[in-house]
Amino acid sequence: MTAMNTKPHYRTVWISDVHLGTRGCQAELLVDFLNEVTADTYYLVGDIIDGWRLKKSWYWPESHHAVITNIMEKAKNGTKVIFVPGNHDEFAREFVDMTFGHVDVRMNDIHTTADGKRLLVIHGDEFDGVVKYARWLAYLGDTAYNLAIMLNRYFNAARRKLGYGYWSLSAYLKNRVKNAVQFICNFETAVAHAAAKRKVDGVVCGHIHHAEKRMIGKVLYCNDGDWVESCTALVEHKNGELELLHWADMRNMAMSYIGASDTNASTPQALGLGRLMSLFRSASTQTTSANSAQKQASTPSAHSTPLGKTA
Ligand SMILES: [Mn+2]
Repeated sequence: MTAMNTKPHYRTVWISDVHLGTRGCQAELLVDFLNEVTADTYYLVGDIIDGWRLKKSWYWPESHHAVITNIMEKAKNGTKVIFVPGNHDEFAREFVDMTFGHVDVRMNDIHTTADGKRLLVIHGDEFDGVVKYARWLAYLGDTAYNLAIMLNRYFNAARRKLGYGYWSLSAYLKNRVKNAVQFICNFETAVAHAAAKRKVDGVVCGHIHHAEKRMIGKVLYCNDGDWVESCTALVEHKNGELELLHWADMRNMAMSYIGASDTNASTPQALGLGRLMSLFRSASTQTTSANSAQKQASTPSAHSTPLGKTA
């Protein structure tokens, strides 16, 4: 098949916050992404399966199952797949350093890019407590900061034993929407700070459902976003260059292009996949340059993406 050759291939792909088992999960778009994008290494950066939600009520449609089988298939066929569990799939943290059907489970990982950057890969939920009390911790310094990370862990372990759900940062913020920008900023700063202490060049995380790629101090902060609202992935090109892909936008752009230019085939079903993909690629190049232009002047306040409901 010639279409196979036109599929984009990356050195590394990072996705997180898929929340399989919830109605908000954009599983169909993700299956589409997994079908179209191949890589040497796939990182699953936590909250892939929403164990908390599934425990309450079982919701597991075909498309959610397809995400799992697709990833397992990749792993079986030689793609390196590394799963770093998050707070919603923390049941998998018991299996850290084990391998399941060719998928490696790690608490966190260090990834080295083709150009030698060392990136810490973490989900990011351990910073919830830090973010909540960020203003105080700024005064109290490092010991208090480490204590907050530790307390957050015990706090949630205790909640679990008592039968409560994970204390959700975004639920906490629901009534404090005007603080969302401040929260994102606090989270990003806390993660970058921790990465700097680990003496890495950058960090890749998820958790807050807010895709980002920018320098914070000397640390390259990357957040791969989510598959509930924004449908984003972080990818590493062959030369080590990192890029955020906005899959839903790439899809929409290709669709509207098709709608405007082709009267015979205005539905995606009527089009060959190869042609659709070449449209994606030209659309994605435009998105990327538009994004990087916007990023030049951007601070967290420039973004309007709302926080995910299930971070
Ligand atoms: Mn999370």
